[in-house]
Amino acid sequence: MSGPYPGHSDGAFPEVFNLPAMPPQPKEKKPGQLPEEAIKQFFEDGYVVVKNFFSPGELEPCKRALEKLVDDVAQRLYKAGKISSLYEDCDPFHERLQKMDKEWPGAAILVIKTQVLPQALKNIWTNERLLNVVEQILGPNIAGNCVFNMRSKLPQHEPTVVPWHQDNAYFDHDGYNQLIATAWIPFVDANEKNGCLQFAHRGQKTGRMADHTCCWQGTWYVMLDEEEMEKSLDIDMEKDVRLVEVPYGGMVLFSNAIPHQSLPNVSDEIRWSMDLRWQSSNKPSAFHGLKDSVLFRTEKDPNHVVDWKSFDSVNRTEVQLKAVEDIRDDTPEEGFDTLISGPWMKLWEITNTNRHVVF
Ligand SMILES: O=C(O)CCC(=O)C(=O)O
Repeated sequence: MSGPYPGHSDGAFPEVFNLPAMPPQPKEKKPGQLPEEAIKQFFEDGYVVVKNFFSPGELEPCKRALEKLVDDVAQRLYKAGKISSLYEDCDPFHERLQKMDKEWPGAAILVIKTQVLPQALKNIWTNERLLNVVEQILGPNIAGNCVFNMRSKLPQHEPTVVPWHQDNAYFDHDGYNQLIATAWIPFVDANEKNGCLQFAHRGQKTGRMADHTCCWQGTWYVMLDEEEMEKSLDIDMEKDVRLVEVPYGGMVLFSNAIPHQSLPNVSDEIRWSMDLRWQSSNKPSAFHGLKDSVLFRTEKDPNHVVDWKSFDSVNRTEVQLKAVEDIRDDTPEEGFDTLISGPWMKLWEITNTNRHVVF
């Protein structure tokens, strides 16, 4: 693969990347740790579904925190006269944001752009049992990568349908040779109807980074053509595409090299989820120098306390936008800016422009 765009393997980078192999597995399991078979599956297939991992006591506070985020946005929009109702009579989790977004398209994007994670979600990210699982994948020195999302996939809502991609397409080249593991955690039963994920089974096996293009429809997402998946990643689109439904309480763990997409939500309720990422703490955060990762576990100090203050002091969506401040041709309204842009767009050929593509 070679090409004029910096995201391509252009000679300065190897064509095939070496993702770390499965680390030695513990003889005695820590709480929450998975059978070796499941970890093997993660490394061989590129993803693994884990059912019944979280208790309602762990997930319900996250749902309340997401409702609070929706309420904050509702109050803001209402005070500014952008919506005519606070929609307080709607179901606060499944429905309210839909009504708000219908009246003021972009309300859901304002929620997605929230980058300070509520404490309940931070508690999941640093959950002892979950970090024990992450240790099976990455080893004992673990950092939280700065790319995380709280996603409200609304019914029939273009901005939250994510096309085929390898997560590495959003990272800089420092991401390609390391493992950045994601836990995708739904707050409802995620299924075909409400827009769960699909994976290209073993699509990471060539170790290649495929050529992505930008941007998908009216969004800020990069995209990976099915033809390119077949040609560069040796994927058979007829046989290798897997629908990955995840019941509430479960998660799917996947790597930064596996191609995946999410389906449209054709149900009538919001498909809420979050995606959280971890990497080895001695590797760069790979996010274009815009934000560091946050140390969660280190062998050197078993009593390490997470420094959320420093991590939260850099808002990723804000620094992404700062980087394009001078080149965008609109004047954002403070508190209501629904533009999402970022340095990943510069790495790939722009084959479709829309208001988010300001490069
Ligand atoms: O949640 C979704 O709809 C897409 C998630 C995704 O593509 C990701 O986490 O990389």
